[in-house]
Amino acid sequence: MDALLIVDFQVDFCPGGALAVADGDRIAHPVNALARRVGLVVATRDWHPPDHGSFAGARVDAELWDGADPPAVWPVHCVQDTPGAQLHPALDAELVDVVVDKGLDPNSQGYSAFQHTGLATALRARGVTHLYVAGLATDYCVLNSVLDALAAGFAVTVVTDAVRGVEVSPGDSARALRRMQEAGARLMDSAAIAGG
Ligand code: VGL
Ligand code: ZN
Repeated sequence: MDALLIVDFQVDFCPGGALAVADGDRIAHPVNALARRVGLVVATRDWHPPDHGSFAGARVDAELWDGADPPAVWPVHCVQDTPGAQLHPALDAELVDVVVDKGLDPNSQGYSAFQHTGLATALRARGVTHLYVAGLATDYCVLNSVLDALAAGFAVTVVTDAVRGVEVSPGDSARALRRMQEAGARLMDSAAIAGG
């Protein structure tokens, strides 16, 4: 079965938000359209405690910090239960079957939707074998989620017009797409998916 994984399509990652991704809100149309076509729709939320170690000014104990995920520093974003952490209003909430919160551990970036969430098991239990992946940001949470999905044995199609990147360095999104493709993901735009 096909599922759509919508990564972190949240207020704080869209224009006007705390960690805005350029044109992040413009993924709404292809995301909603694809959500109407698949058997299961999962939306993740970056869902940080107020003292998350990635936040500028946070005090991080280097001994406790998750070494697999270097401590990049971000503005305070997606704090649990705040308006910025809500799913973006342009996402049709009625189409979302399951919401998965991630990034709860203050000592890990928690970029991947599969990190300490039980998502792989939940998807397998529902018979999902193939994931369309959309969302924000191409170069962080989408990248890490796709690599983990492939490692967990799912076939993955990245929906190229339904992702946008932070681009801390110009070209990061293009490099991330290439890495996902090299790891075994298929890249397709939503028109090609709808047409095929
Ligand atoms: C993300 C930076 C920090 C993302 C989350 O959703 O890609 N990026 N936290
Ligand atoms: Zn975050």
